[in-house]
Amino acid sequence: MNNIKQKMNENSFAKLKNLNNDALIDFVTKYVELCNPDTVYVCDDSVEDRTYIRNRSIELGEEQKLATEGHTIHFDGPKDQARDKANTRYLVREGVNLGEKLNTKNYQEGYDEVHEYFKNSMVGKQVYVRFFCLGPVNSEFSLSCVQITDSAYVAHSEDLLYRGGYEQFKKVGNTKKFFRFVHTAGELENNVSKNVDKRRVFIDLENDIVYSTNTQYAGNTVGLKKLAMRLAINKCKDEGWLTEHMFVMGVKGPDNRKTYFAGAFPSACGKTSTAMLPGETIIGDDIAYIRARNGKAYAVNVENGIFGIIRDVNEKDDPIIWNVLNSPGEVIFSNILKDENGKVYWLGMGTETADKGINFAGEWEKGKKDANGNDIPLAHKNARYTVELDRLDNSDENTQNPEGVEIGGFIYGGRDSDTSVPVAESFNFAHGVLMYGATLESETTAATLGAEGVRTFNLMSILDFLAYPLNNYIQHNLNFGAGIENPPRVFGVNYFLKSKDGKYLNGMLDKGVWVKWMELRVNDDVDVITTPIGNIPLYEDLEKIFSEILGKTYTKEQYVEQFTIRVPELIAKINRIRKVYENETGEAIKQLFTEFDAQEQRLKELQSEKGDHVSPFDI
Ligand code: SPV
Ligand code: MN
Repeated sequence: MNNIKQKMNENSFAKLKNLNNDALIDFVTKYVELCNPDTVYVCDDSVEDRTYIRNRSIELGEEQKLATEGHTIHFDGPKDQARDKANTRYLVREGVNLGEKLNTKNYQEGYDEVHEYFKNSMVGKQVYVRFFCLGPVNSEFSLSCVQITDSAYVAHSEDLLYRGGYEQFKKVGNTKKFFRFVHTAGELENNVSKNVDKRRVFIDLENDIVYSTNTQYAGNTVGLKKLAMRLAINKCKDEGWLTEHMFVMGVKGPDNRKTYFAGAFPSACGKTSTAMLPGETIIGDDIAYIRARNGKAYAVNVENGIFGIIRDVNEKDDPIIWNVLNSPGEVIFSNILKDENGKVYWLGMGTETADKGINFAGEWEKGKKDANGNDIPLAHKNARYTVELDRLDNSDENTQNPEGVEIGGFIYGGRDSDTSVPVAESFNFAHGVLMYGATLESETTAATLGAEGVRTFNLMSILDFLAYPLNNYIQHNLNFGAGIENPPRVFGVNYFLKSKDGKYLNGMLDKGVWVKWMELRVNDDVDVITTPIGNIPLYEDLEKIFSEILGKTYTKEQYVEQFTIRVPELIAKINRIRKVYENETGEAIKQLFTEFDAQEQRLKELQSEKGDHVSPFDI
């Protein structure tokens, strides 16, 4: 410890020492020695340290102040705009097989590679040592984490997104049980990671450490977010609880009733906007821990803030977040356009935008082209905002409840233009997990690098983060449901159904109708039509909800177009997913194939009686 003492002031040194944690000191010492920053700043949970970090980020130019008080903007540069799936890998020992769907790398090779990148990576910089708690503090859900980063922007984002964990570290004392994250943005050019070809996110499950190098994009760097999620997925499998890529929200029912839902959607498929629906309450928009208690499922939000996609956020469809983004108070915008007056603009904001300014690609003006001759948009499609949850008018009263909230329903949703109905309920927990969760597909979006619009398998929307073979993960979910008396009801939703001429069949706020219907179903207040794929709403119930909450007339024609059972498309989907799992083994996979066969059989029977596309009125 003495070696690193000289790089800190007395206060920082005392903060570290007072935690009395040998494993922590070893970890910090190792990476300070290797990365070799000029100075080390250790933060506790105080307002002073929060302010210090925010000011550092602005001083260094990692963030720039905007016209509105409390607002700043950060840029990641043109080549560092999304999670890097190809370079995110689990480090595994020889002989360990996580299955073909997970990205792995030989432990020693990966370890050596990132440690080479870490060596002297922080010369000339200050490094920040931070403590956080995943889940509410003082709870059976709480997990302690330490983050070492040389990016003040990353450290600042974490203040908005997570609960302070310094006091918790103090309480738990000399333990080795905590998650560790070490990050360097690497060499910077205009405050952007220069060597993105050396961007690596390597996960060491043996030691609960994630290494991240040569990147700034939060999905690759903010340890507590997707990096910790991978460690938690691995941890919970042996402890009987769930880590899911799910929002948690409250939906209001009749007579002041509130029913909580947890919903999994791949990136950019309406997850955040569902969680923020006007009139309902939000607990979290991205990651949930779920535990069984008293025969029921209870969930907490792992996070304390939102790193949300800003594209298409507009006053009409997203009034709650719009209000936060347009009022004084702490907001970090990333990768949108800033004009000379410190005003910001993004794609789909629904108001006039500036013709020039600075954006993720540097100086920008309308018509500017990239190296391939393509127009550079005014903001990146995966541009984001970072805010604390309690800035939202509708944050739920139980957000910090250490017990979590009782979950009435799980929701699985993807981006699907031609196959699935807007909402359906499974026949039982296992049917839902298998046929809505384990078969989830989505058309790709800008949230990950690569082509957009390609139909991609993404079970439970968690594939990118899965830390062990998928058959075991499915089994773990099935076991969880089977182990509790009242498991959540399971629903499948699809907001992206299109007509033949390519127009969306539903408006952005229609999801508000589907959640109300699900709330009524969880409480057995409405009836259903039983179809081969699950139970779907009655027209009368939807007509009533559309009128009550949106003031809209929902016609029978709309209902028929949206809830038609499309037999050939549904069978084609089963066949696609059969291929995905054909090389997987185990009990859960057997059960999955049994469900495929049964569902196909039901669909074929319907087809032989009623044809390819069957109106819900004919079932
Ligand atoms: C997602 O892509 O699922 C996100 C944003 O929630 S990221 O932090 O990049 O994972
Ligand atoms: Mn996510």
